[in-house]
Amino acid sequence: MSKALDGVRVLDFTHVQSGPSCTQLLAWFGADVIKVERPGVGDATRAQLRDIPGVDSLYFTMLNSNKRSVTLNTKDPKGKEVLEKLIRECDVMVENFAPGALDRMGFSWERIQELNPKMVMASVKGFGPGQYEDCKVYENVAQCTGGAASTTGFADGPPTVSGAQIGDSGTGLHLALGVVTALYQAKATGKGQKVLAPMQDAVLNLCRVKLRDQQRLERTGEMKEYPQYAKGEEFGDAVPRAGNASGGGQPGWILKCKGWENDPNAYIYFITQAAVWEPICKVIGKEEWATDPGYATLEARLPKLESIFATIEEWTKTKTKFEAMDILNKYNIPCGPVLSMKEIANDPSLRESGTIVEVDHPERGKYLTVGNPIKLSASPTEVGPSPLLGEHTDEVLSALLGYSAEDIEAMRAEKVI
Ligand code: CAO
Repeated sequence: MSKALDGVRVLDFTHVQSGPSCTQLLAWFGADVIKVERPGVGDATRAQLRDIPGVDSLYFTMLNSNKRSVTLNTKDPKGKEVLEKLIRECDVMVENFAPGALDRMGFSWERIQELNPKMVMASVKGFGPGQYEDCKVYENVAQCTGGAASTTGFADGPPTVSGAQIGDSGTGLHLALGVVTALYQAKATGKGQKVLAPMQDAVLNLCRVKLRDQQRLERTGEMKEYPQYAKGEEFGDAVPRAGNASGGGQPGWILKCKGWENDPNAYIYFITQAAVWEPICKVIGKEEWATDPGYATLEARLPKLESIFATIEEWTKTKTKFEAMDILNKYNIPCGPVLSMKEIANDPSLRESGTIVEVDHPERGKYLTVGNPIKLSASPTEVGPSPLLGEHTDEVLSALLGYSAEDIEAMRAEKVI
Protein backbone atom coordinates (compact mmCIF):
# COMPACT_ATOMS: atom_id res chain seq x y z
CA MET A 1 0.00 0.00 0.00
CA SER A 2 1.26 3.51 -0.76
CA LYS A 3 2.28 5.87 2.05
CA ALA A 4 1.07 9.42 2.68
CA LEU A 5 4.55 10.93 2.31
CA ASP A 6 5.82 8.72 -0.54
CA GLY A 7 8.22 10.77 -2.68
CA VAL A 8 9.14 13.23 0.08
CA ARG A 9 12.86 13.18 0.85
CA VAL A 10 14.06 14.50 4.20
CA LEU A 11 17.58 15.56 5.08
CA ASP A 12 17.59 14.67 8.75
CA PHE A 13 20.22 16.72 10.54
CA THR A 14 18.77 16.01 13.98
CA HIS A 15 20.12 14.53 17.18
CA VAL A 16 19.06 13.57 20.71
CA GLN A 17 15.23 13.48 21.00
CA SER A 18 13.24 16.51 19.82
CA GLY A 19 14.35 16.54 16.17
CA PRO A 20 14.58 12.75 15.77
CA SER A 21 11.03 12.30 17.12
CA CYS A 22 9.82 14.59 14.29
CA THR A 23 11.72 12.83 11.51
CA GLN A 24 10.73 9.41 12.83
CA LEU A 25 7.09 10.39 12.36
CA LEU A 26 7.82 11.62 8.82
CA ALA A 27 9.56 8.30 8.08
CA TRP A 28 6.59 6.36 9.46
CA PHE A 29 4.31 8.28 7.12
CA GLY A 30 6.49 7.17 4.21
CA ALA A 31 9.13 9.88 3.71
CA ASP A 32 12.66 8.82 2.78
CA VAL A 33 14.55 10.15 5.80
CA ILE A 34 18.32 10.41 5.42
CA LYS A 35 20.00 11.00 8.76
CA VAL A 36 23.35 12.80 8.47
CA GLU A 37 25.75 12.00 11.30
CA ARG A 38 29.32 12.75 12.23
CA PRO A 39 31.74 10.00 11.01
CA GLY A 40 32.80 7.62 13.77
CA VAL A 41 30.56 9.27 16.37
CA GLY A 42 27.02 9.70 15.14
CA ASP A 43 24.09 10.97 17.15
CA ALA A 44 25.29 11.19 20.78
CA THR A 45 22.35 9.07 21.91
CA ARG A 46 23.77 6.01 20.13
CA ALA A 47 26.16 5.72 23.08
CA GLN A 48 23.98 7.11 25.88
CA LEU A 49 22.30 4.91 28.53
CA ARG A 50 23.54 1.76 26.79
CA ASP A 51 22.14 -1.53 28.09
CA ILE A 52 24.32 -3.70 25.79
CA PRO A 53 28.02 -2.78 25.46
CA GLY A 54 28.95 -1.52 22.00
CA VAL A 55 25.41 -1.69 20.65
CA ASP A 56 23.22 1.31 19.76
CA SER A 57 21.21 2.28 22.84
CA LEU A 58 17.44 1.95 23.12
CA TYR A 59 17.42 5.74 23.40
CA PHE A 60 18.69 5.87 19.81
CA THR A 61 16.87 2.86 18.33
CA MET A 62 13.48 4.00 19.68
CA LEU A 63 13.76 7.44 18.01
CA ASN A 64 15.35 6.62 14.68
CA SER A 65 13.49 3.71 13.15
CA ASN A 66 12.74 3.62 9.41
CA LYS A 67 15.55 6.10 8.61
CA ARG A 68 18.72 5.78 6.55
CA SER A 69 22.06 6.82 8.06
CA VAL A 70 24.83 8.62 6.19
CA THR A 71 28.08 9.67 7.85
CA LEU A 72 29.46 13.02 6.71
CA ASN A 73 31.85 15.57 8.17
CA THR A 74 30.00 18.71 7.21
CA LYS A 75 32.82 20.96 8.42
CA ASP A 76 35.22 19.53 5.83
CA PRO A 77 35.17 21.31 2.41
CA LYS A 78 34.44 18.03 0.58
CA GLY A 79 31.80 17.17 3.14
CA LYS A 80 30.19 20.57 2.51
CA GLU A 81 30.05 19.74 -1.22
CA VAL A 82 28.23 16.50 -0.43
CA LEU A 83 25.85 18.34 1.89
CA GLU A 84 25.11 20.90 -0.84
CA LYS A 85 24.17 18.09 -3.22
CA LEU A 86 21.97 16.55 -0.54
CA ILE A 87 20.23 19.87 0.03
CA ARG A 88 19.49 20.07 -3.70
CA GLU A 89 17.99 16.57 -3.69
CA CYS A 90 15.80 16.90 -0.60
CA ASP A 91 12.39 18.50 -0.04
CA VAL A 92 12.74 18.99 3.70
CA MET A 93 15.66 19.62 6.03
CA VAL A 94 15.15 19.16 9.76
CA GLU A 95 17.73 20.23 12.36
CA ASN A 96 17.94 20.83 16.07
CA PHE A 97 21.48 22.03 16.57
CA ALA A 98 22.35 24.65 19.14
CA PRO A 99 21.47 28.16 17.93
CA GLY A 100 23.87 29.39 15.24
CA ALA A 101 25.51 25.99 14.56
CA LEU A 102 24.21 25.74 10.99
CA ASP A 103 25.33 29.30 10.20
CA ARG A 104 28.77 28.52 11.61
CA MET A 105 28.88 25.48 9.33
CA GLY A 106 28.18 27.81 6.37
CA PHE A 107 24.56 26.82 5.78
CA SER A 108 22.48 29.87 6.59
CA TRP A 109 18.81 29.98 5.53
CA GLU A 110 19.85 32.29 2.65
CA ARG A 111 22.44 29.78 1.45
CA ILE A 112 19.98 26.90 1.70
CA GLN A 113 17.42 28.84 -0.36
CA GLU A 114 20.09 29.53 -3.00
CA LEU A 115 20.78 25.82 -3.21
CA ASN A 116 17.12 24.77 -3.18
CA PRO A 117 14.34 27.39 -3.22
CA LYS A 118 11.76 24.66 -2.57
CA MET A 119 13.38 23.56 0.68
CA VAL A 120 11.19 23.35 3.77
CA MET A 121 13.72 24.05 6.51
CA ALA A 122 12.49 22.98 9.94
CA SER A 123 14.21 23.72 13.24
CA VAL A 124 13.74 23.00 16.91
CA LYS A 125 15.33 25.53 19.22
CA GLY A 126 14.96 25.93 22.95
CA PHE A 127 13.49 29.42 22.63
CA GLY A 128 12.07 31.61 19.89
CA PRO A 129 13.47 35.09 19.16
CA GLY A 130 14.12 37.07 22.35
CA GLN A 131 16.43 37.26 25.34
CA TYR A 132 17.11 33.51 25.51
CA GLU A 133 17.32 32.70 21.79
CA ASP A 134 21.01 31.72 21.96
CA CYS A 135 20.60 29.25 24.83
CA LYS A 136 20.99 25.51 24.60
CA VAL A 137 18.03 23.62 25.97
CA TYR A 138 17.15 20.07 27.04
CA GLU A 139 13.78 18.54 27.91
CA ASN A 140 13.43 19.57 31.54
CA VAL A 141 14.63 23.11 30.87
CA ALA A 142 11.73 23.46 28.43
CA GLN A 143 9.30 22.00 30.98
CA CYS A 144 10.46 24.69 33.41
CA THR A 145 10.35 27.60 30.96
CA GLY A 146 7.10 26.55 29.25
CA GLY A 147 4.95 26.56 32.40
CA ALA A 148 4.77 22.80 33.05
CA ALA A 149 7.02 22.60 36.10
CA SER A 150 5.50 25.51 38.02
CA THR A 151 2.04 23.96 37.61
CA THR A 152 2.96 20.30 38.23
CA GLY A 153 3.30 18.60 41.62
CA PHE A 154 1.69 19.21 44.98
CA ALA A 155 1.19 22.65 46.51
CA ASP A 156 3.50 21.90 49.44
CA GLY A 157 6.27 20.49 47.22
CA PRO A 158 8.75 21.93 44.71
CA PRO A 159 8.04 22.50 41.01
CA THR A 160 8.03 19.09 39.32
CA VAL A 161 8.81 17.87 35.82
CA SER A 162 6.67 15.24 34.12
CA GLY A 163 7.82 11.83 32.88
CA ALA A 164 6.12 12.67 29.59
CA GLN A 165 8.70 14.20 27.25
CA ILE A 166 6.56 17.15 26.31
CA GLY A 167 9.60 19.36 25.68
CA ASP A 168 11.32 16.99 23.28
CA SER A 169 8.79 14.65 21.66
CA GLY A 170 6.05 17.24 22.24
CA THR A 171 8.04 19.76 20.21
CA GLY A 172 8.89 17.11 17.60
CA LEU A 173 5.16 16.58 17.05
CA HIS A 174 4.60 20.31 16.62
CA LEU A 175 7.48 20.50 14.16
CA ALA A 176 6.18 17.55 12.12
CA LEU A 177 2.86 19.33 11.69
CA GLY A 178 4.73 22.47 10.61
CA VAL A 179 6.67 20.44 8.04
CA VAL A 180 3.68 18.82 6.38
CA THR A 181 1.78 22.13 6.43
CA ALA A 182 4.69 23.89 4.71
CA LEU A 183 4.90 21.07 2.16
CA TYR A 184 1.20 21.54 1.47
CA GLN A 185 1.64 25.29 0.95
CA ALA A 186 4.64 24.65 -1.31
CA LYS A 187 2.33 22.75 -3.67
CA ALA A 188 0.61 26.04 -4.47
CA THR A 189 3.54 28.47 -4.20
CA GLY A 190 6.39 26.28 -5.43
CA LYS A 191 8.47 27.73 -2.60
CA GLY A 192 9.81 26.40 0.63
CA GLN A 193 9.86 28.22 3.94
CA LYS A 194 11.37 28.13 7.40
CA VAL A 195 9.49 26.24 10.11
CA LEU A 196 10.43 26.92 13.72
CA ALA A 197 9.11 25.08 16.78
CA PRO A 198 10.67 26.49 19.96
CA MET A 199 10.49 24.05 22.87
CA GLN A 200 9.26 26.71 25.31
CA ASP A 201 6.37 27.54 22.96
CA ALA A 202 5.44 23.89 22.39
CA VAL A 203 5.36 23.18 26.13
CA LEU A 204 3.29 26.32 26.71
CA ASN A 205 0.87 25.19 24.01
CA LEU A 206 0.44 21.94 25.96
CA CYS A 207 -0.04 24.00 29.17
CA ARG A 208 -2.72 26.15 27.56
CA VAL A 209 -5.24 25.38 30.32
CA LYS A 210 -2.87 26.81 32.92
CA LEU A 211 -2.72 30.17 31.13
CA ARG A 212 -6.52 29.97 31.08
CA ASP A 213 -6.42 29.47 34.86
CA GLN A 214 -3.98 32.36 35.36
CA GLN A 215 -6.52 34.72 33.85
CA ARG A 216 -9.41 33.19 35.81
CA LEU A 217 -7.37 33.60 38.99
CA GLU A 218 -6.59 37.24 38.22
CA ARG A 219 -10.27 37.98 37.60
CA THR A 220 -11.87 36.06 40.47
CA GLY A 221 -9.09 35.43 43.01
CA GLU A 222 -9.94 31.74 43.31
CA MET A 223 -10.45 28.53 41.36
CA LYS A 224 -13.03 26.29 42.91
CA GLU A 225 -11.86 23.02 41.35
CA TYR A 226 -8.34 23.41 42.82
CA PRO A 227 -7.64 21.54 46.10
CA GLN A 228 -6.62 24.87 47.69
CA TYR A 229 -10.25 26.02 47.51
CA ALA A 230 -11.66 23.00 49.36
CA LYS A 231 -8.94 23.42 52.00
CA GLY A 232 -9.78 27.09 52.44
CA GLU A 233 -6.22 28.08 51.51
CA GLU A 234 -5.28 31.47 50.08
CA PHE A 235 -4.50 31.60 46.37
CA GLY A 236 -1.38 33.55 45.45
CA ASP A 237 -0.99 35.65 42.33
CA ALA A 238 0.12 32.80 40.03
CA VAL A 239 -1.49 29.47 39.14
CA PRO A 240 -0.55 27.05 41.94
CA ARG A 241 0.35 23.37 41.66
CA ALA A 242 -2.85 21.37 41.76
CA GLY A 243 -1.64 17.88 42.69
CA ASN A 244 -3.77 15.37 40.84
CA ALA A 245 -6.77 17.63 40.34
CA SER A 246 -8.38 17.45 36.95
CA GLY A 247 -7.47 20.24 34.54
CA GLY A 248 -11.06 20.61 33.38
CA GLY A 249 -14.44 21.37 34.85
CA GLN A 250 -15.01 17.80 36.05
CA PRO A 251 -13.27 17.23 39.40
CA GLY A 252 -10.96 14.20 39.56
CA TRP A 253 -8.25 12.71 41.77
CA ILE A 254 -5.98 9.67 42.00
CA LEU A 255 -7.32 7.20 44.56
CA LYS A 256 -5.82 4.17 46.27
CA CYS A 257 -6.98 0.71 45.23
CA LYS A 258 -6.66 -2.72 46.78
CA GLY A 259 -2.99 -3.58 47.26
CA TRP A 260 -1.74 0.03 47.39
CA GLU A 261 0.33 -0.76 50.50
CA ASN A 262 2.74 -2.89 48.43
CA ASP A 263 2.14 -1.86 44.83
CA PRO A 264 3.19 1.73 43.97
CA ASN A 265 0.77 1.74 41.05
CA ALA A 266 -2.36 0.32 42.70
CA TYR A 267 -4.28 3.54 42.04
CA ILE A 268 -7.07 4.72 39.79
CA TYR A 269 -7.92 8.14 38.37
CA PHE A 270 -11.52 8.83 39.30
CA ILE A 271 -13.58 11.64 37.75
CA THR A 272 -16.73 12.75 39.52
CA GLN A 273 -18.39 13.78 36.27
CA ALA A 274 -21.58 15.68 37.13
CA ALA A 275 -23.60 13.73 34.56
CA VAL A 276 -22.99 10.47 36.44
CA TRP A 277 -23.15 11.73 40.02
CA GLU A 278 -26.15 9.51 40.79
CA PRO A 279 -24.45 6.25 39.70
CA ILE A 280 -21.29 7.31 41.59
CA CYS A 281 -23.34 7.64 44.79
CA LYS A 282 -24.91 4.25 44.16
CA VAL A 283 -21.59 2.46 43.48
CA ILE A 284 -19.89 3.82 46.61
CA GLY A 285 -22.94 3.15 48.81
CA LYS A 286 -23.86 6.79 49.40
CA GLU A 287 -27.26 6.85 47.67
CA GLU A 288 -28.40 9.72 49.92
CA TRP A 289 -25.79 12.06 48.37
CA ALA A 290 -27.68 11.95 45.07
CA THR A 291 -30.56 13.96 46.50
CA ASP A 292 -28.95 15.71 49.49
CA PRO A 293 -28.73 19.43 48.52
CA GLY A 294 -25.30 19.51 50.22
CA TYR A 295 -24.00 17.06 47.58
CA ALA A 296 -26.45 16.95 44.68
CA THR A 297 -24.94 19.82 42.66
CA LEU A 298 -21.39 20.48 41.49
CA GLU A 299 -21.37 23.87 43.24
CA ALA A 300 -22.31 22.21 46.53
CA ARG A 301 -19.63 19.54 46.12
CA LEU A 302 -16.67 21.79 45.25
CA PRO A 303 -15.89 22.94 48.82
CA LYS A 304 -16.09 19.29 49.99
CA LEU A 305 -14.01 17.62 47.28
CA GLU A 306 -11.33 16.40 49.67
CA SER A 307 -13.78 14.55 51.90
CA ILE A 308 -15.80 13.31 48.93
CA PHE A 309 -12.71 11.77 47.36
CA ALA A 310 -11.73 10.30 50.76
CA THR A 311 -15.14 8.59 50.90
CA ILE A 312 -14.87 7.31 47.34
CA GLU A 313 -11.40 6.01 48.20
CA GLU A 314 -12.85 3.90 50.99
CA TRP A 315 -14.69 2.10 48.18
CA THR A 316 -11.81 1.96 45.64
CA LYS A 317 -9.53 0.50 48.36
CA THR A 318 -11.79 -2.59 48.40
CA LYS A 319 -11.23 -3.25 44.66
CA THR A 320 -8.17 -3.74 42.48
CA LYS A 321 -7.70 -0.93 39.95
CA PHE A 322 -8.93 -3.26 37.19
CA GLU A 323 -12.00 -4.39 39.16
CA ALA A 324 -12.83 -0.75 39.91
CA MET A 325 -12.38 0.13 36.21
CA ASP A 326 -14.78 -2.66 35.16
CA ILE A 327 -17.44 -1.68 37.68
CA LEU A 328 -17.24 2.06 37.06
CA ASN A 329 -17.33 1.70 33.28
CA LYS A 330 -20.63 -0.16 33.50
CA TYR A 331 -22.05 3.15 34.74
CA ASN A 332 -20.10 5.31 32.26
CA ILE A 333 -18.10 6.82 35.12
CA PRO A 334 -14.86 8.17 33.59
CA CYS A 335 -11.85 6.55 35.27
CA GLY A 336 -8.53 4.94 34.44
CA PRO A 337 -6.13 2.61 36.23
CA VAL A 338 -2.62 3.94 36.84
CA LEU A 339 -0.71 1.56 34.56
CA SER A 340 2.94 0.78 35.14
CA MET A 341 5.34 0.64 32.19
CA LYS A 342 5.48 -3.13 32.77
CA GLU A 343 1.72 -3.39 32.35
CA ILE A 344 1.73 -1.11 29.31
CA ALA A 345 4.50 -3.12 27.63
CA ASN A 346 2.28 -6.20 27.81
CA ASP A 347 -1.04 -4.52 27.01
CA PRO A 348 -2.75 -6.66 24.36
CA SER A 349 -4.69 -3.77 22.79
CA LEU A 350 -1.60 -1.60 22.38
CA ARG A 351 0.21 -4.58 20.84
CA GLU A 352 -2.73 -5.24 18.53
CA SER A 353 -2.94 -1.61 17.36
CA GLY A 354 0.80 -1.36 16.67
CA THR A 355 1.41 1.29 19.30
CA ILE A 356 3.69 -1.14 21.15
CA VAL A 357 5.80 -3.01 18.59
CA GLU A 358 8.56 -5.57 18.73
CA VAL A 359 11.38 -4.75 16.32
CA ASP A 360 14.33 -6.90 15.29
CA HIS A 361 17.64 -5.02 15.27
CA PRO A 362 20.68 -6.57 13.52
CA GLU A 363 22.94 -6.09 16.55
CA ARG A 364 20.68 -5.94 19.61
CA GLY A 365 18.05 -8.50 18.56
CA LYS A 366 14.43 -7.98 19.53
CA TYR A 367 13.30 -4.94 21.49
CA LEU A 368 10.09 -3.08 22.16
CA THR A 369 9.36 0.37 20.87
CA VAL A 370 6.43 2.75 20.72
CA GLY A 371 5.06 2.60 17.19
CA ASN A 372 3.20 5.33 15.37
CA PRO A 373 0.45 6.63 17.67
CA ILE A 374 -1.22 8.36 14.71
CA LYS A 375 -3.21 5.89 12.63
CA LEU A 376 -3.88 6.65 8.95
CA SER A 377 -6.28 4.16 7.36
CA ALA A 378 -4.70 4.50 3.90
CA SER A 379 -1.08 4.83 5.04
CA PRO A 380 -0.28 2.10 7.55
CA THR A 381 3.00 2.23 9.46
CA GLU A 382 5.44 -0.67 9.50
CA VAL A 383 8.05 0.05 12.14
CA GLY A 384 11.53 -1.08 11.13
CA PRO A 385 14.87 -0.99 12.95
CA SER A 386 17.04 2.11 13.28
CA PRO A 387 20.03 2.27 10.92
CA LEU A 388 23.56 1.41 12.00
CA LEU A 389 25.94 4.36 11.89
CA GLY A 390 26.66 5.09 8.22
CA GLU A 391 24.78 2.01 7.04
CA HIS A 392 23.50 3.80 3.94
CA THR A 393 26.43 6.13 3.15
CA ASP A 394 27.56 4.31 0.00
CA GLU A 395 24.02 3.72 -1.24
CA VAL A 396 22.98 7.39 -0.85
CA LEU A 397 26.23 8.85 -2.21
CA SER A 398 26.19 6.65 -5.30
CA ALA A 399 22.52 6.16 -6.19
CA LEU A 400 21.20 9.58 -5.13
CA LEU A 401 24.20 11.89 -5.50
CA GLY A 402 26.04 10.14 -8.34
CA TYR A 403 29.46 9.62 -6.71
CA SER A 404 31.64 6.83 -8.11
CA ALA A 405 33.01 3.99 -5.98
CA GLU A 406 36.48 5.61 -6.26
CA ASP A 407 35.17 9.01 -5.05
CA ILE A 408 33.53 7.31 -2.11
CA GLU A 409 36.66 5.37 -1.19
CA ALA A 410 38.76 8.56 -1.39
CA MET A 411 36.34 10.41 0.91
CA ARG A 412 36.40 7.50 3.32
CA ALA A 413 40.21 7.50 3.37
CA GLU A 414 40.15 11.23 4.17
CA LYS A 415 37.53 10.68 6.92
CA VAL A 416 35.03 12.95 5.14
CA ILE A 417 32.47 10.14 5.42
N1 CAO B 1 29.87 17.11 10.90
C1 CAO B 1 30.59 18.06 11.53
N2 CAO B 1 30.16 18.76 12.60
C2 CAO B 1 28.92 18.46 13.05
C3 CAO B 1 28.10 17.50 12.45
C4 CAO B 1 28.62 16.79 11.33
N3 CAO B 1 27.94 15.85 10.71
N4 CAO B 1 26.93 17.45 13.14
C5 CAO B 1 27.03 18.35 14.13
N5 CAO B 1 28.21 18.99 14.08
C6 CAO B 1 28.70 20.04 14.95
C7 CAO B 1 27.84 21.27 14.97
O1 CAO B 1 28.05 22.03 13.82
C8 CAO B 1 28.31 21.94 16.25
O2 CAO B 1 29.53 22.62 15.98
P1 CAO B 1 29.84 24.13 16.53
O3 CAO B 1 29.58 24.08 18.02
O4 CAO B 1 31.26 24.34 16.18
O5 CAO B 1 28.91 25.05 15.85
C9 CAO B 1 28.68 20.75 17.14
O6 CAO B 1 28.65 19.60 16.29
C10 CAO B 1 27.77 20.53 18.33
O7 CAO B 1 26.42 20.70 18.00
P2 CAO B 1 25.39 21.19 19.12
O8 CAO B 1 25.91 22.45 19.73
O9 CAO B 1 24.04 21.22 18.53
O10 CAO B 1 25.48 19.98 20.15
P3 CAO B 1 25.64 20.02 21.74
O11 CAO B 1 25.79 18.59 22.13
O12 CAO B 1 26.69 20.93 22.19
O13 CAO B 1 24.22 20.58 22.27
C11 CAO B 1 21.80 20.55 22.47
C12 CAO B 1 23.10 19.73 22.29
C13 CAO B 1 20.64 19.60 22.33
C14 CAO B 1 21.80 21.20 23.86
C15 CAO B 1 21.74 21.64 21.37
O14 CAO B 1 21.88 21.02 20.11
C16 CAO B 1 20.44 22.43 21.37
O15 CAO B 1 20.21 23.30 22.21
N6 CAO B 1 19.56 22.16 20.39
C17 CAO B 1 18.33 22.90 20.20
C18 CAO B 1 17.31 22.51 21.23
C19 CAO B 1 17.02 21.03 21.23
O16 CAO B 1 16.68 20.42 20.24
N7 CAO B 1 17.10 20.46 22.42
C20 CAO B 1 16.55 19.12 22.63
C21 CAO B 1 17.57 18.13 22.74
S1 CAO B 1 16.80 16.63 23.27
O17 CAO B 1 16.65 16.83 24.91
